[in-house]
Amino acid sequence: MKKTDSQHSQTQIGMTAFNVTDAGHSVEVISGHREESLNRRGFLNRLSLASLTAAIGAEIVFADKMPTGLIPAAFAQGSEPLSIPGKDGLSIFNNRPMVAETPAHLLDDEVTPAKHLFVRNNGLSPAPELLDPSKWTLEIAGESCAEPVTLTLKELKEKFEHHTLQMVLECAGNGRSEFNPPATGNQWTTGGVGCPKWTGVRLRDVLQFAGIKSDAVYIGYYGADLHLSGDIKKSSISRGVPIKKALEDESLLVFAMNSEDIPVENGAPLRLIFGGWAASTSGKWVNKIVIRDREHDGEKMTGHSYRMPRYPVAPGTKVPTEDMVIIETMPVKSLITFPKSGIAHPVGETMAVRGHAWTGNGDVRELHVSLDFGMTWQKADLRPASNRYAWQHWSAELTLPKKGYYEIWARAQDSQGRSQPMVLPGWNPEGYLNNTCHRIAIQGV
Ligand SMILES: Nc1nc2c(c(=O)[nH]1)N[C@H]1C(S)=C(S)[C@@H](COP(=O)(O)O)O[C@H]1N2
Ligand SMILES: [Mo]
Repeated sequence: MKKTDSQHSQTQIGMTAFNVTDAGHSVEVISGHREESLNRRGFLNRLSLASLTAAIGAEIVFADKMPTGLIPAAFAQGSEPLSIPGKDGLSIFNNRPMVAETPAHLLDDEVTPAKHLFVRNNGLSPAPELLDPSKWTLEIAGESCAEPVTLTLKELKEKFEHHTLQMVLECAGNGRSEFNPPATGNQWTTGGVGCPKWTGVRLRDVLQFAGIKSDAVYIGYYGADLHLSGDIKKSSISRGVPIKKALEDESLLVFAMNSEDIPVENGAPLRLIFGGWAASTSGKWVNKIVIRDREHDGEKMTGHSYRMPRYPVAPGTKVPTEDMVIIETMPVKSLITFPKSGIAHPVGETMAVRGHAWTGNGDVRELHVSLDFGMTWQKADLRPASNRYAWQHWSAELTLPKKGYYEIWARAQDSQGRSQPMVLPGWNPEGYLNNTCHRIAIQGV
């Protein structure tokens, strides 16, 4: 690279291009304008300023004085300017609130490691000093709670039996980026899902300890995260489940993930996990649970949030709020986690292909793969789940007949007879529940 003047040559040291994903579009923040703008000492254009501001999480006060191409010192330490402590290889949509998904090939482990579990925050995660497990308490209250009680985390661990279960956590918006017309919100591709092993106590045991009145119909959670506005009286999200789901064997209040502390961004030191249901019900940093005598009406339980139209609608339809119903279980779905999309493979040589399949209701019965855009399908080996609500591993062997471009498609069918669609499932205003077949690209060489 040629030096243009001595002052700016300094800013080139360690200069690396990086992408901030903004509403699904990858924005080249630095590299694109480098040469040109250094020559004419250009200023930040509005797009890169917005992305930089989002990435830093604060207004850049003297933005109008900032040379294009200058990497903010806040990012100077590494080549990965946007990162989440403890996470590795995730694509970051946003950092206020923090939202990041996992590329499919990084979900290859049978049990998702902490570093590869996605993050979906609606507000600002609590400061780590507020997450001291020795000071954590959980309050159980609400109209339908017979004897409201506050338990310390220690009491919770001592009083109730521990259970460890591997369970899928999937954001209802996973796959949203494919809908057209597009829905607003995080433009998830396929990575808003993971399946770690969770350890905790049954929510049922805790609710029964506090007494469930006969008129109880729902539970709601509150977490310690802050609303984006910083207003401490507001919740960023406060959702819940019907009492029947809350009392299921697998509905857990967990304090460990993969036998370690839960990562801060995933809800340490205490969170809920409701197997098979939209992950928005699985409250993080939980410090209060209410037993309600009506459907819980906390933040993001009402309006269009986490709801689908009661009936199929044409793309782009404005659906009245009273026709939107709460999402409960997640649909049947699968991922191809090996090989990585885009690789080249020698013609005529066996190619190992594998991934996971899951469903919110029952289990996955069959998994088929196709190499010819769905014309013919080959049955994969499919293993049973380690427990209800865990994903199931599948594997197959394919051979590329000749040189050229291929796609591998995977399609799961569950015990209810439901299959993944090969085209997009029903369009809906908020872009939820896209369970279309996963496709990856392969080059035969
Ligand atoms: N307190 C709290 N709980 C929360 C959220 C949140 O923002 N705050 N996000 C919900 C949503 S929408 C999802 S998809 C999951 C994400 O869990 P993860 O960040 O551990 O992957 O947490 C849910 N629980
Ligand atoms: Mo979500």
